[in-house]
Amino acid sequence: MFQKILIANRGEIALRVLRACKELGIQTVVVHSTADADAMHVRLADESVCIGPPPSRDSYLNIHQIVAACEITGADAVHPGYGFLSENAKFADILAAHNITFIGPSGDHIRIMGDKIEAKRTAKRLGIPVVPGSDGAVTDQKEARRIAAEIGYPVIIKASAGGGGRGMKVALTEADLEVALQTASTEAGAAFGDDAVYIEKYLEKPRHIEVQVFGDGFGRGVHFGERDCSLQRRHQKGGGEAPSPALNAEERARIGGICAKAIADLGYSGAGTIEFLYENGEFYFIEMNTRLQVEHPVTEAITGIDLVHEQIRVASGGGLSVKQEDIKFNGHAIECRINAEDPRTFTPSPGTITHFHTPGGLGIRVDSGVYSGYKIPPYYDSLIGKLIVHGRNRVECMMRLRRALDEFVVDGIKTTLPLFRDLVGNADIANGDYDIHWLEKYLAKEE
Ligand code: MV4
Repeated sequence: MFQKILIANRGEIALRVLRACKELGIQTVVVHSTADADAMHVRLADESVCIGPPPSRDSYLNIHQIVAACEITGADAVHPGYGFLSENAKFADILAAHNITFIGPSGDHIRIMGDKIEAKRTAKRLGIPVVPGSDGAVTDQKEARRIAAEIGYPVIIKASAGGGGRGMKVALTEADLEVALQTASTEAGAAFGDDAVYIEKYLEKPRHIEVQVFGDGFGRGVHFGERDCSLQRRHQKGGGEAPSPALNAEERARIGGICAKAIADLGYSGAGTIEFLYENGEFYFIEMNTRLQVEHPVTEAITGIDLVHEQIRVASGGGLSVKQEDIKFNGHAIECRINAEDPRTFTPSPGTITHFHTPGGLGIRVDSGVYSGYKIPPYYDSLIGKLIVHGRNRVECMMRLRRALDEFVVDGIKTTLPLFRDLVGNADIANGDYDIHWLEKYLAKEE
């Protein structure tokens, strides 16, 4: 097991990882920018190293500074959290070259999944159902027309270097195809330095369902069920829930089994999330994330398993603490992302939190790095905390969520709490009847 882990992140996820390290008796080092000297993760860690000025590229993304912090403190592993360097293959490779363990998959697996064309090709080869479309990059207009005619309109053009919604263009008919292909490719070249694009059938009303997987480092793979993260705006998740209201136990076991086998065959190590669009009872792979995700606590709530413990165990060579048959799903969990943002316009609302009071009681978890008197710096993303609620079933979970949202107090700044208070009273949300476009339509109506 590791002696000392360096946490290369900030905010609630840095605290989340710190807690897991403490429970496992592992010493902790955090790195921070000058803007984060007062942050909770700095206060709670055993050691801290200031690695640079506020902009992320000079601090939380500065690989050399982080490696130096490892060398100075004698850390033997790095947990990257999510965002920042968590899916940076070069970072994983550099740490390996310094004999520091990256708590995550190999640089090569990160690289494959970062290239969306390669990711899709790999998924298909491993037996994961994918969206019908081009087999690889498309450059030629004639070829694009042939493929689009074959799969049928509408189609979507995606950048191979994109992901998370960046660099996509929909063509409703053949008349739109030429411009869509041209602009998608030009924009991808400018944004990512890689103009490769591919074509898929455009699914009009899917849900976003993602399967939590783990490779144990010994060639075995397991799944921890799915999360439904269909509630989103402009590719920013509002949160998520598990299990998905759209799936039954049979569908869960089928897609979970496919994913677990794929992870085993790939020889993948650590936590991963296989993302699907789900429409008319079918799953279609879109991307795989090679990191821990913001919504991982809903999976922890329904399985009772600490996924960060598992990440650390696997990275240290100790394997998973559970086999597939030990992973049981209990009840229902919902997570709401609490952002320092205007709940209508979503413009960031940094500033001082004058009062912070979190809800409590059975089935309530709040993961947050802020406190009363904390000043939110303007340099980073607006997530200030997550409310995770668990109940024996979805109805109980929703009742408890409504109550918890009423107890939550964040004064001094604007937050997304009022939005969630509205949503828990909505009939579609109560019925679990929503797709990836639902929230944007709801917000448009409310204006
Ligand atoms: C799609 C799609 C419809 N059809 N692919 C957006 C993020 C990126 N991960 C993939 N995305 C989409 N891919 C096909 N073939 C619709 C989306 C999409 C979306 C997906 C998941 C969650 C929210 C979304 C919002 C808009 C569009």
